[in-house]
Amino acid sequence: MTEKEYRSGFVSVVGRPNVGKSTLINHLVGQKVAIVSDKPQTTRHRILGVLTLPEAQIVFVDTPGIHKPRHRLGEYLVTLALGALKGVDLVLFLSEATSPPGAGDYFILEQLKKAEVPVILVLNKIDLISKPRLLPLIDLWRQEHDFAAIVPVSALTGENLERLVQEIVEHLPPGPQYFPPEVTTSQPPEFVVAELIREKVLHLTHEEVPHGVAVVVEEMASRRKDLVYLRATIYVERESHKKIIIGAGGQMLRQIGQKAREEIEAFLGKKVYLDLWVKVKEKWRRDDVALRQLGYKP
Ligand code: GDP
Ligand code: K
Ligand code: MG
Repeated sequence: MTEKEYRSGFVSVVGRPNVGKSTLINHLVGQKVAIVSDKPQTTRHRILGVLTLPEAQIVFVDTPGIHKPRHRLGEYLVTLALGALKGVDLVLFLSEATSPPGAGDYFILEQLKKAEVPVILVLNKIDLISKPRLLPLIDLWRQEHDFAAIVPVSALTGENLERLVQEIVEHLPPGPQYFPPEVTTSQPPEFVVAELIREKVLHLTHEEVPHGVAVVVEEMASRRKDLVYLRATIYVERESHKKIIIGAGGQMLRQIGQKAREEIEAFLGKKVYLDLWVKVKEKWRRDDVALRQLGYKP
Protein backbone atom coordinates (compact mmCIF):
# COMPACT_ATOMS: atom_id res chain seq x y z
CA MET A 1 0.00 0.00 0.00
CA THR A 2 1.40 3.44 -0.86
CA GLU A 3 1.51 6.17 1.76
CA LYS A 4 -0.68 9.19 1.08
CA GLU A 5 1.37 11.90 -0.57
CA TYR A 6 2.25 15.03 1.45
CA ARG A 7 0.51 18.14 0.19
CA SER A 8 1.49 21.79 0.43
CA GLY A 9 0.89 25.13 -1.15
CA PHE A 10 0.42 28.88 -0.95
CA VAL A 11 -3.13 30.03 -0.29
CA SER A 12 -4.08 33.67 -0.84
CA VAL A 13 -6.79 35.11 1.37
CA VAL A 14 -8.60 37.95 -0.40
CA GLY A 15 -11.75 39.95 0.19
CA ARG A 16 -13.16 43.36 1.00
CA PRO A 17 -11.69 45.25 3.99
CA ASN A 18 -12.92 44.04 7.41
CA VAL A 19 -14.43 40.71 6.35
CA GLY A 20 -12.07 38.92 8.77
CA LYS A 21 -9.10 37.79 6.64
CA SER A 22 -6.46 38.42 9.30
CA THR A 23 -8.64 37.01 12.10
CA LEU A 24 -9.10 33.80 10.09
CA ILE A 25 -5.38 33.32 9.46
CA ASN A 26 -4.47 34.00 13.10
CA HIS A 27 -7.04 31.45 14.27
CA LEU A 28 -5.84 28.81 11.81
CA VAL A 29 -2.12 29.18 12.55
CA GLY A 30 -2.78 29.54 16.30
CA GLN A 31 -0.79 32.75 16.79
CA LYS A 32 -1.23 36.43 16.05
CA VAL A 33 0.77 36.75 12.84
CA ALA A 34 -1.44 39.48 11.40
CA ILE A 35 -2.90 42.36 13.37
CA VAL A 36 -6.66 42.86 13.54
CA SER A 37 -8.91 45.85 14.06
CA ASP A 38 -12.35 47.05 13.08
CA LYS A 39 -10.73 49.59 10.73
CA PRO A 40 -10.18 49.10 7.00
CA GLN A 41 -6.54 49.08 5.80
CA THR A 42 -5.31 47.45 8.99
CA THR A 43 -3.30 44.98 6.89
CA ARG A 44 -0.76 46.78 4.71
CA HIS A 45 1.61 44.00 3.79
CA ARG A 46 1.64 40.54 2.32
CA ILE A 47 1.92 38.44 5.44
CA LEU A 48 2.58 34.74 5.46
CA GLY A 49 1.03 32.51 8.11
CA VAL A 50 2.05 28.86 8.19
CA LEU A 51 -0.10 25.92 9.34
CA THR A 52 1.69 22.57 9.49
CA LEU A 53 -0.41 19.40 9.71
CA PRO A 54 0.67 15.75 9.67
CA GLU A 55 -0.56 15.43 6.08
CA ALA A 56 -0.05 18.93 4.68
CA GLN A 57 1.47 22.38 5.08
CA ILE A 58 -0.66 25.41 4.24
CA VAL A 59 1.08 28.75 3.70
CA PHE A 60 -1.54 31.50 3.99
CA VAL A 61 -0.92 34.80 2.28
CA ASP A 62 -2.80 37.58 4.10
CA THR A 63 -3.57 40.56 1.92
CA PRO A 64 -4.89 44.10 2.31
CA GLY A 65 -8.60 44.41 1.56
CA ILE A 66 -9.52 45.04 -2.07
CA HIS A 67 -11.28 48.41 -2.46
CA LYS A 68 -11.29 51.51 -4.61
CA PRO A 69 -7.97 53.29 -3.89
CA ARG A 70 -7.97 56.98 -2.90
CA HIS A 71 -4.25 57.66 -2.51
CA ARG A 72 -0.82 56.14 -3.26
CA LEU A 73 -0.88 53.91 -0.18
CA GLY A 74 -4.33 52.67 -1.21
CA GLU A 75 -3.15 51.96 -4.76
CA TYR A 76 -0.17 50.06 -3.43
CA LEU A 77 -2.39 47.99 -1.12
CA VAL A 78 -4.83 47.03 -3.88
CA THR A 79 -1.97 46.14 -6.25
CA LEU A 80 -0.52 43.96 -3.51
CA ALA A 81 -3.84 42.20 -2.94
CA LEU A 82 -4.51 41.63 -6.64
CA GLY A 83 -0.93 40.41 -7.12
CA ALA A 84 -1.68 37.74 -4.52
CA LEU A 85 -4.05 36.10 -7.01
CA LYS A 86 -1.04 35.04 -9.06
CA GLY A 87 1.62 32.48 -8.25
CA VAL A 88 -0.43 30.71 -5.58
CA ASP A 89 -2.02 27.27 -5.49
CA LEU A 90 -5.43 28.21 -4.15
CA VAL A 91 -7.46 31.31 -3.36
CA LEU A 92 -9.74 31.78 -0.36
CA PHE A 93 -12.27 34.48 -1.13
CA LEU A 94 -13.77 35.80 2.09
CA SER A 95 -17.09 37.56 2.36
CA GLU A 96 -19.56 38.04 5.17
CA ALA A 97 -22.53 35.75 5.82
CA THR A 98 -24.33 38.77 7.26
CA SER A 99 -25.15 40.28 3.87
CA PRO A 100 -25.56 39.27 0.21
CA PRO A 101 -22.70 39.98 -2.22
CA GLY A 102 -22.20 43.73 -2.68
CA ALA A 103 -20.44 45.97 -5.21
CA GLY A 104 -17.05 45.30 -3.61
CA ASP A 105 -17.58 41.54 -3.89
CA TYR A 106 -18.57 41.79 -7.56
CA PHE A 107 -15.39 43.77 -8.29
CA ILE A 108 -13.34 40.97 -6.71
CA LEU A 109 -15.33 38.28 -8.56
CA GLU A 110 -14.34 40.01 -11.82
CA GLN A 111 -10.67 39.74 -10.81
CA LEU A 112 -11.12 36.10 -9.79
CA LYS A 113 -12.13 35.22 -13.35
CA LYS A 114 -8.44 35.75 -14.22
CA ALA A 115 -7.24 33.42 -11.45
CA GLU A 116 -6.14 30.09 -12.86
CA VAL A 117 -6.41 28.19 -9.57
CA PRO A 118 -9.38 26.89 -7.56
CA VAL A 119 -11.25 29.44 -5.46
CA ILE A 120 -12.94 28.50 -2.18
CA LEU A 121 -15.62 30.92 -1.01
CA VAL A 122 -15.59 31.43 2.76
CA LEU A 123 -18.69 33.04 4.25
CA ASN A 124 -17.42 34.42 7.55
CA LYS A 125 -19.09 35.72 10.72
CA ILE A 126 -21.81 33.04 10.92
CA ASP A 127 -21.86 33.69 14.69
CA LEU A 128 -23.82 36.85 13.79
CA ILE A 129 -26.65 35.23 11.80
CA SER A 130 -29.42 32.67 12.23
CA LYS A 131 -28.62 29.44 10.38
CA PRO A 132 -31.73 29.32 8.11
CA ARG A 133 -30.39 32.40 6.33
CA LEU A 134 -27.34 30.46 5.08
CA LEU A 135 -28.85 28.21 2.39
CA PRO A 136 -30.41 30.95 0.23
CA LEU A 137 -27.19 32.94 0.57
CA ILE A 138 -25.08 30.01 -0.61
CA ASP A 139 -27.46 29.53 -3.57
CA LEU A 140 -27.06 33.18 -4.49
CA TRP A 141 -23.26 32.97 -4.43
CA ARG A 142 -23.19 29.70 -6.38
CA GLN A 143 -24.70 31.49 -9.37
CA GLU A 144 -21.85 34.00 -9.43
CA HIS A 145 -18.81 31.77 -9.81
CA ASP A 146 -17.76 28.14 -10.13
CA PHE A 147 -16.30 27.84 -6.63
CA ALA A 148 -14.33 24.74 -5.66
CA ALA A 149 -16.28 24.83 -2.37
CA ILE A 150 -18.39 27.21 -0.30
CA VAL A 151 -17.71 27.04 3.43
CA PRO A 152 -19.54 29.09 6.07
CA VAL A 153 -17.35 29.74 9.16
CA SER A 154 -16.76 31.97 12.13
CA ALA A 155 -13.12 33.05 12.27
CA LEU A 156 -13.87 34.51 15.69
CA THR A 157 -15.37 31.45 17.42
CA GLY A 158 -13.66 28.83 15.23
CA GLU A 159 -16.95 27.29 14.10
CA ASN A 160 -16.54 25.05 11.04
CA LEU A 161 -12.83 25.85 10.61
CA GLU A 162 -11.95 22.13 10.60
CA ARG A 163 -14.15 21.65 7.56
CA LEU A 164 -12.45 24.62 5.89
CA VAL A 165 -8.98 23.17 6.55
CA GLN A 166 -10.15 19.85 5.08
CA GLU A 167 -11.36 21.56 1.92
CA ILE A 168 -8.11 23.50 1.59
CA VAL A 169 -5.96 20.37 1.97
CA GLU A 170 -8.08 18.53 -0.59
CA HIS A 171 -7.42 21.23 -3.18
CA LEU A 172 -3.66 21.50 -2.61
CA PRO A 173 -1.17 19.82 -4.93
CA PRO A 174 1.39 17.30 -3.66
CA GLY A 175 4.43 19.19 -2.37
CA PRO A 176 7.17 19.52 0.25
CA GLN A 177 7.22 21.19 3.68
CA TYR A 178 8.40 24.68 2.80
CA PHE A 179 8.90 25.76 6.43
CA PRO A 180 10.00 23.91 9.58
CA PRO A 181 6.88 22.80 11.52
CA GLU A 182 7.41 25.27 14.41
CA VAL A 183 7.32 28.31 12.12
CA THR A 184 4.04 30.27 12.10
CA THR A 185 5.12 33.34 10.12
CA SER A 186 7.81 34.39 7.69
CA GLN A 187 7.95 37.93 9.04
CA PRO A 188 11.12 39.15 10.79
CA PRO A 189 10.64 39.98 14.51
CA GLU A 190 11.14 43.74 13.94
CA PHE A 191 8.19 43.67 11.56
CA VAL A 192 5.89 41.83 13.97
CA VAL A 193 6.91 44.22 16.77
CA ALA A 194 6.14 47.30 14.63
CA GLU A 195 2.78 45.79 13.67
CA LEU A 196 1.84 45.03 17.28
CA ILE A 197 2.53 48.67 18.17
CA ARG A 198 0.48 49.86 15.20
CA GLU A 199 -2.38 47.59 16.26
CA LYS A 200 -2.55 49.28 19.68
CA VAL A 201 -2.64 52.69 18.00
CA LEU A 202 -5.51 51.44 15.79
CA HIS A 203 -7.41 50.19 18.82
CA LEU A 204 -6.96 53.34 20.88
CA THR A 205 -7.45 56.11 18.31
CA HIS A 206 -10.34 57.14 16.09
CA GLU A 207 -11.40 58.76 12.84
CA GLU A 208 -8.58 59.82 10.57
CA VAL A 209 -5.71 59.30 13.03
CA PRO A 210 -5.25 55.50 12.64
CA HIS A 211 -5.13 55.58 8.84
CA GLY A 212 -2.18 57.97 8.82
CA VAL A 213 -0.06 55.94 11.25
CA ALA A 214 3.09 54.01 10.39
CA VAL A 215 5.49 52.41 12.86
CA VAL A 216 9.22 51.80 12.37
CA VAL A 217 11.44 49.84 14.77
CA GLU A 218 14.72 51.77 14.83
CA GLU A 219 16.65 49.56 17.21
CA MET A 220 16.21 46.13 18.71
CA ALA A 221 19.03 44.93 20.92
CA SER A 222 19.56 42.45 23.73
CA ARG A 223 21.19 44.58 26.41
CA ARG A 224 21.06 41.69 28.87
CA LYS A 225 20.21 38.10 28.08
CA ASP A 226 16.72 38.42 29.55
CA LEU A 227 15.94 41.95 28.34
CA VAL A 228 15.37 43.39 24.88
CA TYR A 229 15.73 47.13 24.30
CA LEU A 230 13.37 48.39 21.62
CA ARG A 231 13.24 51.87 20.13
CA ALA A 232 10.36 52.55 17.78
CA THR A 233 8.87 55.60 16.10
CA ILE A 234 5.19 56.15 15.45
CA TYR A 235 4.83 58.34 12.36
CA VAL A 236 1.70 60.45 11.92
CA GLU A 237 0.62 62.86 9.20
CA ARG A 238 -0.20 65.92 11.29
CA GLU A 239 0.91 67.81 14.38
CA SER A 240 -2.66 67.50 15.73
CA HIS A 241 -2.44 63.71 15.40
CA LYS A 242 0.84 63.71 17.28
CA LYS A 243 -0.90 65.52 20.14
CA ILE A 244 -3.67 62.90 20.19
CA ILE A 245 -1.21 59.99 20.22
CA ILE A 246 0.81 61.50 23.05
CA GLY A 247 -2.32 62.49 24.98
CA ALA A 248 -2.69 64.72 28.04
CA GLY A 249 0.47 64.40 30.11
CA GLY A 250 1.68 61.57 27.82
CA GLN A 251 -1.12 59.32 29.08
CA MET A 252 -2.17 57.94 25.65
CA LEU A 253 1.39 57.08 24.59
CA ARG A 254 1.93 55.32 27.93
CA GLN A 255 -1.21 53.24 27.35
CA ILE A 256 -0.15 52.33 23.79
CA GLY A 257 3.31 51.40 25.07
CA GLN A 258 2.03 49.30 27.94
CA LYS A 259 -0.43 47.29 25.85
CA ALA A 260 2.10 46.82 23.03
CA ARG A 261 4.85 45.80 25.46
CA GLU A 262 2.72 43.02 26.98
CA GLU A 263 2.11 41.46 23.55
CA ILE A 264 5.69 41.97 22.36
CA GLU A 265 6.97 40.23 25.51
CA ALA A 266 4.63 37.30 24.84
CA PHE A 267 5.78 37.18 21.21
CA LEU A 268 9.53 37.37 21.96
CA GLY A 269 9.38 35.39 25.20
CA LYS A 270 11.54 38.02 26.89
CA LYS A 271 11.19 41.17 28.98
CA VAL A 272 11.10 44.29 26.86
CA TYR A 273 12.09 47.89 27.46
CA LEU A 274 10.04 49.85 24.95
CA ASP A 275 11.20 53.34 24.01
CA LEU A 276 8.40 54.93 21.93
CA TRP A 277 8.67 58.17 19.93
CA VAL A 278 6.14 60.07 17.87
CA LYS A 279 7.10 62.06 14.74
CA VAL A 280 5.21 63.95 12.06
CA LYS A 281 5.81 63.10 8.38
CA GLU A 282 3.31 65.16 6.43
CA LYS A 283 1.22 63.43 3.74
CA TRP A 284 3.43 60.33 3.75
CA ARG A 285 0.61 58.24 2.29
CA ARG A 286 0.77 60.29 -0.92
CA ASP A 287 4.55 60.38 -1.18
CA ASP A 288 6.47 57.57 -2.91
CA VAL A 289 9.76 58.32 -1.15
CA ALA A 290 8.15 58.36 2.28
CA LEU A 291 6.18 55.19 1.50
CA ARG A 292 9.41 53.40 0.71
CA GLN A 293 11.11 54.71 3.86
CA LEU A 294 8.23 53.41 5.94
CA GLY A 295 8.39 49.97 4.33
CA TYR A 296 5.45 50.13 1.92
CA LYS A 297 7.23 49.53 -1.39
CA PRO A 298 8.77 46.28 -2.58
P1 GDP B 1 -9.64 42.04 7.57
O1 GDP B 1 -9.61 43.51 7.30
O2 GDP B 1 -10.42 41.30 6.52
O3 GDP B 1 -8.28 41.45 7.80
O4 GDP B 1 -10.49 41.86 8.92
P2 GDP B 1 -9.97 41.70 10.43
O5 GDP B 1 -9.46 40.32 10.65
O6 GDP B 1 -9.04 42.84 10.75
O7 GDP B 1 -11.36 41.82 11.20
C1 GDP B 1 -12.19 42.94 11.06
C2 GDP B 1 -13.19 42.97 12.20
O8 GDP B 1 -14.11 41.87 12.09
C3 GDP B 1 -12.53 42.84 13.58
O9 GDP B 1 -13.21 43.69 14.47
C4 GDP B 1 -12.74 41.37 13.92
O10 GDP B 1 -12.78 41.12 15.31
C5 GDP B 1 -14.11 41.10 13.28
N1 GDP B 1 -14.31 39.68 12.92
C6 GDP B 1 -13.49 38.89 12.19
N2 GDP B 1 -14.00 37.65 12.05
C7 GDP B 1 -15.18 37.62 12.72
C8 GDP B 1 -16.20 36.61 12.95
O11 GDP B 1 -16.12 35.46 12.53
N3 GDP B 1 -17.27 37.01 13.69
C9 GDP B 1 -17.41 38.27 14.18
N4 GDP B 1 -18.50 38.55 14.90
N5 GDP B 1 -16.48 39.24 13.99
C10 GDP B 1 -15.37 38.93 13.27
K1 K C 1 -9.43 45.31 9.47
MG1 MG D 1 -6.41 42.25 7.61
